[in-house]
Amino acid sequence: MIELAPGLTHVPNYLDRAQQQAMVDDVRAVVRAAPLFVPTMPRTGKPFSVRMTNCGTLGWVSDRGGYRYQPHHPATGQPWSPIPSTVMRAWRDLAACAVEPEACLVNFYDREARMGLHRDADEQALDAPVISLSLGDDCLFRFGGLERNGPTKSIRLQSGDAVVIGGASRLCYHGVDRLYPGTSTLLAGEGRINLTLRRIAQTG
Ligand code: MD3
Ligand code: FE
Repeated sequence: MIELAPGLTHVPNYLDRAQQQAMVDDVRAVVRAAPLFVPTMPRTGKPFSVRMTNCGTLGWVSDRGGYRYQPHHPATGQPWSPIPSTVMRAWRDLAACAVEPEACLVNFYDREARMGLHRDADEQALDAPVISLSLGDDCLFRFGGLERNGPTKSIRLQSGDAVVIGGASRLCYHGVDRLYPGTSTLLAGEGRINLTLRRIAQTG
């Protein structure tokens, strides 16, 4: 475990190869039930380069109307499928949180995809951590502090790595600058899957 900043922990190789494979199989079933969609930016309608879907009782979506969590897929109108047990296990193991996550956002990066510097602030439960799991190709992940224009550091995330984002780092700026296509043989082709587990509703 590497403490990148207070509350921000990198767990390299958290999942072994067999666990990663099992999780990919579960993610494929999630994507069959809830196809990847292209979110668009609030106001401008500019498409994201990352494609997304969700599982859990709530899923994160973005369109011209804004960012929000909702109980159904934006295109099919179907409820999201449950978070697979392989993924829930990571929350129970890493989150140190008595309550369960409502949302698991599934991000799919192709070789061109990026995620600009942003904060995850659409959740009410800011006392709960966000758990991130990486599958497939390596990426260059960047994180900073609580201010957009502050200094940042970069680390390479690899398949099987977990990141726990909590405490003083819960509202840190972060993003994905680039993929390293072809660095993993986990997926059938190039690309990276990132799962983020989130608690949305405040309890107590
Ligand atoms: C650091 N995803 O979905 S996960 C996102 O790899 C998102 O797909 C990235 O940012 C990805 O919102 C990064 C790791 C992560 C997630 C949330 C954080 C790092 C974080 C919140 C605060 C600081
Ligand atoms: Fe984020």
